[in-house]
Amino acid sequence: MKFLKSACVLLAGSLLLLNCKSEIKEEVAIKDTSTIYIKGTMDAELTSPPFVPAPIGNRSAKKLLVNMEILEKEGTMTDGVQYVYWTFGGTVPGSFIRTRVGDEIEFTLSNHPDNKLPHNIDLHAVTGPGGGAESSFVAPGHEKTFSFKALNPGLFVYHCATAPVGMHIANGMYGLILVEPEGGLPKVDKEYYIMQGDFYTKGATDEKGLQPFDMTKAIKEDADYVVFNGKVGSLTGDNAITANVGETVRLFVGNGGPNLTSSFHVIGEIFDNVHVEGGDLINTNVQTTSIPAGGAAIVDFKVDVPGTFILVDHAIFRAFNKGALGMLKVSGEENKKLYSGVKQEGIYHPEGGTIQTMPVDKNKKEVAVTTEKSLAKKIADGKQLYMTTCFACHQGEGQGIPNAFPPLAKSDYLNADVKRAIGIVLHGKTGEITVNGKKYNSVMTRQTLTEEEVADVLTYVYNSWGNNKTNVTISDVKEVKNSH
Ligand code: HEC
Ligand SMILES: [Cu+2]
Repeated sequence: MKFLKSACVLLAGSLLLLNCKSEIKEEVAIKDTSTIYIKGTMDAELTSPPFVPAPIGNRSAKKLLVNMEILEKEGTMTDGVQYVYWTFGGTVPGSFIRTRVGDEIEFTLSNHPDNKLPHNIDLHAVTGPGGGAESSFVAPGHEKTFSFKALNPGLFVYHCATAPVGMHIANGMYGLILVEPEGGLPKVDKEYYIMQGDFYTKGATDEKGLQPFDMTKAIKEDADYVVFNGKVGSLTGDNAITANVGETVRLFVGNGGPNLTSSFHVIGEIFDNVHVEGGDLINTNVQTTSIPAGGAAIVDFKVDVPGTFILVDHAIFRAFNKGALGMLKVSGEENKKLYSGVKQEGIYHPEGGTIQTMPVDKNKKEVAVTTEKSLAKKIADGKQLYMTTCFACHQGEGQGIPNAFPPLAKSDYLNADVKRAIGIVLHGKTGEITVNGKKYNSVMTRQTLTEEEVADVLTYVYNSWGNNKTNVTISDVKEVKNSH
């Protein structure tokens, strides 16, 4: 603004003066929230992800007592991989704190006596040295209390700031604190708490066993896991967040980092509103929002059609190969006007309409394609197809993704019934199934493949990764197709 003012002086007398004046008028006044009067005391409700405490509504500012316990504990990163997490309140991310502007928060941080290390907390919602870090530094078996007044509304990250800070954050020491404006945020039907984080293990991604933290990889920013809510699969399958058609959904999304920026996206939805960087600025009609490490965003949208909507970091290898994948399951009536599903399927002729298609002689075509290729050729063609079509979900070695995509490697479900497997590739699959003792309840999209391609890809799958070596023929595929 200073520059603008001096420019105005220079240009005084010219027409531009009017412009300058009106711009200066629009300067946003700094609100003094430090004098908001406090009435009474209450205990804060703290929640574990993906849940959030009740909205503040129109309650007056209060003294809010927050008691948070630090726990160092072993947990599961993904199937067969254990990790020692350092947590605020026993979960990654830590307990959600919900307060309002003007509240005086009396924060007690206790460090469980079984813990090995001292910790502290830096809340980005604090106006004060270190965001509270200096006043909250606490050794195992001790507790510390400090207080602060919430001066700015918004969604803020909190994290441990004990050296080496990066290591404490990388082990899961972060969470969100929401400071609601006077009168609260607009009402919505569903609210959830999601936080992304990147993890670094001594072993490679998915290497089994108890995996210690790897400082070298962390410094190189070479993450083994990029996940929502502390582990692979925290928001998939039975852990998916839910809503009903017609409801409004608000997601409080944070990024603990320590290193990576999140390109947060929900496949098949558009954010109606995004509180950019968790502040007051609202952007509308957003596809993907950028959430920096140590930052947050509030996104909301109405769900209009049923289905499974996939939450991802759209830096997409992180979603399909490192775990940054969640699910929002929306149930209710379909609305064909808003989303039709497949309306029609046909043959695409890149040559255009001028080249006439030969009338199809059904018998002739059948003879042509029922000529089976050699098994080796089928497996080779099938592999190519697998790597472009199935791989994204079922993964390179057919290992799948826990709680999201079932394995095809040594799959008892696959090996038990060839016709059923053909049917799945032809028509897609929804509903609960059990593969190798684990339940999946998700959606496999319908694949548009020719009969030959279905035969090839399944022959490849059956002849890989310890499966039963079935040779799926085109006539098998035809049989299943015609039985529908
Ligand atoms: C968009 C992700 C996705 C793609 C692409 C995909 N699948 Fe699936 N697949 C799934 C999901 C999800 C299920 C489980 C469906 C359920 O829960 O009902 C599944 C189930 C299966 C099953 C039965 C369960 C099992 O593990 O044995 C087979 C067989 C299968 N898919 C094969 C394939 C083949 C072959 C391809 C490629 C032509 C493919 N899928 C492409 C997501 C996908
Ligand atoms: Cu710490």
